[in-house]
Amino acid sequence: MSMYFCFVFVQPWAVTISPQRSQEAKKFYHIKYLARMMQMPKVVKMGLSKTAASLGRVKPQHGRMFLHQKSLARLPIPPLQQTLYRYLLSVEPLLSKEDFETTKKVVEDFGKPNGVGQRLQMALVKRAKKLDNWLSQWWLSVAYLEFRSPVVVNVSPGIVCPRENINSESDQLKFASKFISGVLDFKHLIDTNSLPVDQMGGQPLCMDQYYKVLAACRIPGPRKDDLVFYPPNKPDAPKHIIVAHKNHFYTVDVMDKEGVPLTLSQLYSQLKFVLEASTQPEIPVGLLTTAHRNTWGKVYKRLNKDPTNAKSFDNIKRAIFLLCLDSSSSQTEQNFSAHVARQALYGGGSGSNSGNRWYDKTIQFFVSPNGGTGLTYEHSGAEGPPIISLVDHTLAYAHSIADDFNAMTVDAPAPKKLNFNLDLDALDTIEEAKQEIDSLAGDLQLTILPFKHYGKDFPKSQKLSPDAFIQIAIQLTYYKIYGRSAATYESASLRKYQYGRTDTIRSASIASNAFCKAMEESGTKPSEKAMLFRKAILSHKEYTNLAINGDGIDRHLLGLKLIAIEQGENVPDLFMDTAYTQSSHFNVSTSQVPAKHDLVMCFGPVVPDGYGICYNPRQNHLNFAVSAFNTSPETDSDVFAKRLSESLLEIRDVLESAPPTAKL
Ligand code: COA
Ligand code: HC5
Repeated sequence: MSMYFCFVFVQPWAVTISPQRSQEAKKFYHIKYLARMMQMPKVVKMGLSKTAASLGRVKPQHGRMFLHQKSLARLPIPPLQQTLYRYLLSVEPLLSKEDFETTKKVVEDFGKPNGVGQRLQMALVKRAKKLDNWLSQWWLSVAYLEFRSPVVVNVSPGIVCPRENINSESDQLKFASKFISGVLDFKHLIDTNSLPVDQMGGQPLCMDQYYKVLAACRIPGPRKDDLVFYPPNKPDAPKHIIVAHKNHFYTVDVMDKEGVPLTLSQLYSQLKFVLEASTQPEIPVGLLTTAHRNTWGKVYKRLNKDPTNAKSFDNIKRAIFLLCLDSSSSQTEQNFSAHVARQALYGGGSGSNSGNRWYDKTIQFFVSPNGGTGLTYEHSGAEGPPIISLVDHTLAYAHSIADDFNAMTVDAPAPKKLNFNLDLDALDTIEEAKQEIDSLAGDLQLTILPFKHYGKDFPKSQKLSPDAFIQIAIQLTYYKIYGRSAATYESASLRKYQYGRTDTIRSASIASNAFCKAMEESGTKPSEKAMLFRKAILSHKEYTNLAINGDGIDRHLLGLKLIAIEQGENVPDLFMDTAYTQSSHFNVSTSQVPAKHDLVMCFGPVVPDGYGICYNPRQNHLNFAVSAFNTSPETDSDVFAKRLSESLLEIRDVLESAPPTAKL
């Protein structure tokens, strides 16, 4: 069970009524009219949010990072009837005719004049007037802090960096020192507001997430977690990182009192100190952070009463990030990136490095003696792209900085070991966590597909959006295996808006379904296939544009549901309907995260019978990671990856063999 699964009401509701088509057409005319009447203003003046104030940015510094921040629009609320209309379009390819007719009735009832939908919409509009972003606090709670399954695999993504040339312990420490230095360089850009503003389609994006990446931590709670950040430019601003080795945790200063980063030699000598002081494995206290959040929340609350534990927790919370100096573990050379991806996602298991982690920490880098490097990040505070900017910057820095390790200094402050007083109950929980992480490891199937035949240059040469191209190839793959389309999630950025996070692109569409059917039917001419493919791409691109412009349907529907709950009302029938359940049971959960480096990124499926697919489209190749659960007899990530590769090749053949007239 995973984060988007928690929105699903598993209480299907079906009534079969078949209204006349002409009556439906009239209804939709009415719907569109209402939609126009209810347009929300899209640009509203921004004030500094509570979040910004709590981060110590009450006096905004006008560095280039925030040049555009004030002019960012507030997240709009789409017109109700527009969302309902588009919702019906999105569920049609997933439902039987009978179920679809029922859903139309349910939707119509929800959206009728002066009905439940309109009332909730008005309440939502009222909420939006009071907040910088009507969604972001809700989203943080429901998608992350109230989500109770372990963050490992279910929430926290893994990132695999290109293999480093590490042949000795000294190489491992040298690379780690450079890496620390690179992160501090990036931190300086954040702290001085001098990062260049991220852009999408030439438009500036909200940069707020960068403040939630370093010196940030999730705090477990018995029912809901919390998220804390420690701002720079304050007298007590964190100047240390945590270094983990063989399940020991050390606090290591990486800046002097004035905040000036230590030299590579100083960092190296500190890391060496940690390595030499921790030759024997410690009790894997970090495994507690892999547990179910309620379990860990209860244990944390109790352990935190002990002053030694409280001090250690505080040190971890405040640290700029966590660096894991991993131990070697067996791996087959052919599958090196799959091996490192497992290290990134869950530390490779209790016999490997899973205890050498602290999964509540927002950023954890690891460096292995075999050259495997990467990170995992706790997702609550930020989306993938800001994390990838940090990784791209740090790798470029680490690879360009001179190997200045000659003068081995000893004048760096000695690292201090963090101690924990663990009671019997905590020790039992660690034992249980060991078993659970190993069972999760055994259940997770992970396939890395470096697709080498072409990259995003090929779709571009065909005047097609590479992202839409890949998404339709994923649709074709699913259809080939299962003979039908399934609910598919693609992350769409809402960062054009103040404090924006994501919405959903529902990639299974009427057009993608028609294309998949045509591909599977014998006798379809290449020209027909090519035309249907281009139509599917256009439809996907259209949905993408809606989603990134605040007109997506998933977050709007979520808002309507949450406002009903907040007002103490019954959850409306629309959310109990089969269509809602089925269309939010994302059998295919996908995300595009482009990077400057040749990274492989991965995450788990969000439903037990689903796939998690992350891809980094490069100019001449495409990096995919496909995950599934072994316990599901229906899914197989190896098969999916193989068929995806075939689909991508088949689509190229179709496009190349179709006459130019097949273009739209
Ligand atoms: N012909 C030629 N080139 C085209 C084209 C066409 N018809 N359509 C697009 N392209 C080009 C673009 O100009 C762009 O060029 P660039 O490589 O020089 O930048 C490139 O192809 C990529 O565009 P496209 O594939 O259409 O995708 P996108 O970059 O617009 O991304 C999303 C689409 C949905 C991924 C993006 O809008 C988004 O929301 N990203 C954030 C996702 C996210 O946050 N993920 C992590 C969640 S934690
Ligand atoms: C380093 C790549 C991380 C990608 C993480 C990601 O895409 O997370 C999605 C966040 C969102 O709100 O859409 C969730 N998802 C993993 C379930 C797609």
